[in-house]
Amino acid sequence: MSRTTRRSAAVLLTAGTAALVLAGCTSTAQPAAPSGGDAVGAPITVNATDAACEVSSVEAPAGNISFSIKNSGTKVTEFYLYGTGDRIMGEVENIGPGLSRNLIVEVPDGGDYTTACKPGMIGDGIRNAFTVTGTAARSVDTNAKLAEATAGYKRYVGSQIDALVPKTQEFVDAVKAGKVEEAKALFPVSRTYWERIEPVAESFGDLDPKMDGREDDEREPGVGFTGFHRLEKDLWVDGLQPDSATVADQLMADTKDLQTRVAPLEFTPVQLANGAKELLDEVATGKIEGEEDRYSHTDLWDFKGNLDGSQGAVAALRPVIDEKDPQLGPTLDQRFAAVDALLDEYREGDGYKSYLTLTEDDKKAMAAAVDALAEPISRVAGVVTS
Ligand SMILES: [Cu+2]
Repeated sequence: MSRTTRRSAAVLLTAGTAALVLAGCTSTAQPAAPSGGDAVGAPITVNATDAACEVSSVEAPAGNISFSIKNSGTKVTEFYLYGTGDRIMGEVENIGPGLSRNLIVEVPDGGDYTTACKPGMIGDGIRNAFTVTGTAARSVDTNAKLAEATAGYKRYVGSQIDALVPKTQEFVDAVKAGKVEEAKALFPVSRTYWERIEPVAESFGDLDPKMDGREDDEREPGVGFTGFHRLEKDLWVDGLQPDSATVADQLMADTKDLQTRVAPLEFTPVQLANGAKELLDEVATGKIEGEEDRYSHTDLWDFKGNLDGSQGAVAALRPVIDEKDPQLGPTLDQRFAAVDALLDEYREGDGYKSYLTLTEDDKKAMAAAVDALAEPISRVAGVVTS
């Protein structure tokens, strides 16, 4: 789960992460895009303060819409473009005070949308209506390479979900049978598939908090702490509880619900590019800090899952990237390999060592490698829409 709804996010953004996020975020400059066609127009500026979310235009034509978000407030903020039912069309997380980030969102259909800034990264945010006019051909409809890219990513997501469902079932069955050691061994395995497709899962706003929420997340009154991390706490800290089996059943039901909802999804190239970047943000904020799996310390498994997922999205886009910016692909290969090589040092058995074995220097080295990868990844959205 992203840190999106988490009050503690800003607090946990310690010096190391802040530097990482800062370096990663300031380098998202898009290459100047030609006007017309599918290209991105001049960005709509968003001035995010602690009390306001000033969007320079409340309307844009359908197609690729570009936002340039500046955080002029004192709190870490986020920016969202929502469609009907708060479906996330595009988002930028973890924008530190004084920083700017760019976001390109592909919106093929005209209609009513909503912009939101979330100072402090909590609650519904400061919302404004946003209108998209006309309709644009989906970029995948107009370009065979882009169509193949999104079809390839759809196959990737499908294959991950098809593994997530039975692996989660094994985990849930072990919990319900009271087989604690077996359940502990299965926990990081099932999560790997979840973490690879996390941005897709997160796009369903209601499922992610139930399945991957943390104990200290903000919740609606009466909504409990459930999902993977609740069972993680039971297994590693509290021991199985009277309602552990109910929580396990709900996790399984939600996983199947996710599978059903993902099946008809069609992706856009921009979503792939943004998803690849979001997965690295996940690594920076959740895994390198040991925040995500705070009871089991299996964070490095999730780290690898996020990295795989990011690479999966980039790989699907690769023919398009190679056509438009021949230097970018090899740079991405090299930076992915560097992070992988670093992670390999912590391999143990079929998985990874405990997060607790990492020294501060280890974490710094990982943050630097992830940062070096985040920079070229942040250029992918601009390249595929150019
Ligand atoms: Cu997560």
